[in-house]
Amino acid sequence: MEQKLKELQAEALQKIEQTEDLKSLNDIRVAYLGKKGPITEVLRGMGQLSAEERPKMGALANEVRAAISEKIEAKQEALEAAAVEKQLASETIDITLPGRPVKVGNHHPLTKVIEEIEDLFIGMGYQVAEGPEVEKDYYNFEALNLPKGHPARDMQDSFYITEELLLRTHTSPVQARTMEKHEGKGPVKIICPGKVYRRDNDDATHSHQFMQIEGLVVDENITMGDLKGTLQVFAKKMFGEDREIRLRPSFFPFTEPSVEMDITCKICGGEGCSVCKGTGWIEILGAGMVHPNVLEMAGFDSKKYTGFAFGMGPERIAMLKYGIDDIRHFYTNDIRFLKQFAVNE
Ligand code: FA5
Repeated sequence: MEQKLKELQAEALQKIEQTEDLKSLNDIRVAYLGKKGPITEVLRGMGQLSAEERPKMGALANEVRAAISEKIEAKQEALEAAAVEKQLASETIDITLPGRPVKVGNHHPLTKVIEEIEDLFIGMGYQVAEGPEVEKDYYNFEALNLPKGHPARDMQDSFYITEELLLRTHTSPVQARTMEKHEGKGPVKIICPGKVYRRDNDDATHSHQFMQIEGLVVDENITMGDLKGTLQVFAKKMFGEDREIRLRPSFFPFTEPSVEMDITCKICGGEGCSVCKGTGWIEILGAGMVHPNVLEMAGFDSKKYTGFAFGMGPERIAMLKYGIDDIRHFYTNDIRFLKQFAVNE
């Protein structure tokens, strides 16, 4: 029995020595030290031994178990340490490798132009106001002197959601909403940038969704001269000191009188070319003196207060400023187009 136990010990120690992974090590533990293992099996024959030999064999069996168990623990520690070493080695970072360049975006040309226009007007004391894109028919049309059935509603073909709700066709409803909030007390001096929607067919200068920036000033003694001066400052700051402006009579139901503003063509300097269709001028916005009906509907006394308003399309302004030939470039997200505006950022 003594011989058998010693053989088992030698055999187990050799297997432990040779094992290369934790799983097989555990199998060895179960095989040699478990209840169904060979050591337990040998000890079953203890009954046949003499009374003096029995404790000796018991002590020997315990020694064998302890030796195997100790060796297993030592091997387990060694295997675990080796696994950690291996993992660390595989995760080594070579700090001498050059880093991967991080791609940095740039502002969209339209965002640049809108922010430039905002800054310009904020510098003149205007505040920025906003309104909903899903708008009530009342604010989009009625409060702007365009009652239901008015023929001028056709100038802005609309996307209706219900009878009374539509996607706003211009930013002018923000005028009406802001004036209402002022409860008949001036001054009001705002610009309102935002998205607008029309059932226009998309082409080089038209989009069904585009941006507008509205301007509104209401106070006592506001005149057409204030409007012209403001637009002149805007045009020169935006396009250069050498650009001239002109106001042409036009029609908007919410302004009286109404005008459209042109600036001299940058390409030909006013001589006439294909871009300005031979006129020397390019139209950039609509404007006028706020119609007394619009003032009254928003709660202002039109005998005491007057005002001017204007509305422009920043896409068209960006097209003129940067020489962009098609409005669709702003919305197709071609990275090659957008990257050109990263200069000086
Ligand atoms: C208006 O929308 C008026 N609300 C502007 C206004 C405000 C007049 C305040 C008087 C007082 P109009 O429909 O002309 O006007 O549009 C204004 C600008 O929006 C145009 O000059 C143009 O630059 C731009 N615009 C109009 N339709 C489109 C379109 N389909 N795609 C891109 N830009 C457009």
